Amino acid sequence: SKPNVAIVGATGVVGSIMRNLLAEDRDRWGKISLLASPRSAGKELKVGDETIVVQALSAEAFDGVDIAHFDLPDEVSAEWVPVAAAKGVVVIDKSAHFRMDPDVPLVCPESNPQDVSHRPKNIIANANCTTLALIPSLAALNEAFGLKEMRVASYQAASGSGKEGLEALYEQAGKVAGLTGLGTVGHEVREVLGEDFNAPFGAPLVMNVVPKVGGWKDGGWTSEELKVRNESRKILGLPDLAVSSTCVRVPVAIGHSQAVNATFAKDVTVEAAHEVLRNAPGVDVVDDPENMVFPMPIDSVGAKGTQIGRIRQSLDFPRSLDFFVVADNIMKGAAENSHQTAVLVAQELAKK
Ligand code: 2RA
Repeated sequence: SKPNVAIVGATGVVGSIMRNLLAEDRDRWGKISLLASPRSAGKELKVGDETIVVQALSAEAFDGVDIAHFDLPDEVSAEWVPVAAAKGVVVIDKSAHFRMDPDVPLVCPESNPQDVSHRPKNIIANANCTTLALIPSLAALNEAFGLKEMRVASYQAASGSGKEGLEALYEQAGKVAGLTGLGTVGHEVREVLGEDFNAPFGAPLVMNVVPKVGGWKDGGWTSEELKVRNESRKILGLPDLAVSSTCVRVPVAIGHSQAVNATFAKDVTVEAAHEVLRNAPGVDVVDDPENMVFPMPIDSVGAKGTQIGRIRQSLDFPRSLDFFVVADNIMKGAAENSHQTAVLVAQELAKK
C-alpha cells in the first residue's frame, strides 16, 4: 500500500513548497497529514485540489503515518522528532539538531542515496541549504577527479531566515526607495531604517551585505560556515576534505549562490568537468558567459536541482577549478531534497 505522509511545519515557507511537491506526484502517496503549532490548528490548506485541515502537533497525530517531513526550529525538532520516530515513523528532519549524529544518515540523493537504508534511529537528516546547493556538483566532480580541498564564499538569500527574513528585506527595500544620496548613502540607509532593522540579520540587509549567517562559534567562525564544512564531509564520505568557507547574507529574496575553488587529486580541465557535470543528476550546467549565460539567484527561483557555471581552470593551481553554483534554497536547499529522500524511503518500504 502507499505510504501515508505528514508535513510537520506545514504552514511555513518550506511547508508550502512541500505541499506542491507532494501534489505533483500525488499518486505515490497515501493519506497526507499537515501538522503545525497549535496556533495554526484548524486552518485549511491545499495540497493540489485537496483541502486538508491542519492538526496540532501531538504524538497521536503520527498514528498511521509512515513518513514525516519535519521543518521546525532546532529545539522543537529535538523534542518532537524522537516522538514520531518512536512510533515507527521514518522522519526526514530539516533541522540542524540530528545532522552530525553518527546514527543518523545525512542524505543528498545525488551523492549518498544508499545511506537512507541505514537509519537505526528511524531518523534521516536533511542538510543545510547552503551545503545542498554544492553537493550535486561536488559529488560528480569528486567521483571523476577526487575532491581534496574546497574554498567557498556564499551569497545567501534573505529567505534563508524564513518568512521573517523575506518580509524584513521587502520592508527595508520599501524604506530606501526614495534615497538618492551618494557619499552619504550608507549613513542615510542606517538613518531611514533605524535600529529596528538590525533584526533578523544583525544589520541592515538592503543596499548592504552581512558577513554573518548563523550564530557565532569558536575561533570567529559562524555555525553556517561550520555546517558547510562538516555536512559536506559527511555527505560526500570524505572525512578529511579540507574546507574553508565564508558565509554572507545578501539582499536577494530567494536563491543561495556560492563561489567555489575546488582542488582535485587528478588533473582536471574545464572540458572534462563540463562532460562530467552535464551527466550529473541534480546539476544544470548554465555556462555560456560571453552571452551572459550563468547561474543567478533570480533565475533559480522555483527551479529544481542546482545550477553551475563560470567554470574556469584556476590560473595558478593546475588541479583546481573555480566555479559558481546557485540553488533555490527553499527547493533543493530544503523541500526538494526532503521529497527526493522520501521517494527513496517509499521505494524501500514498497519492497518489504
Ligand atoms: C540560512 N542556511 O540561509 C540557513 C537557513 N537554513 O540562513
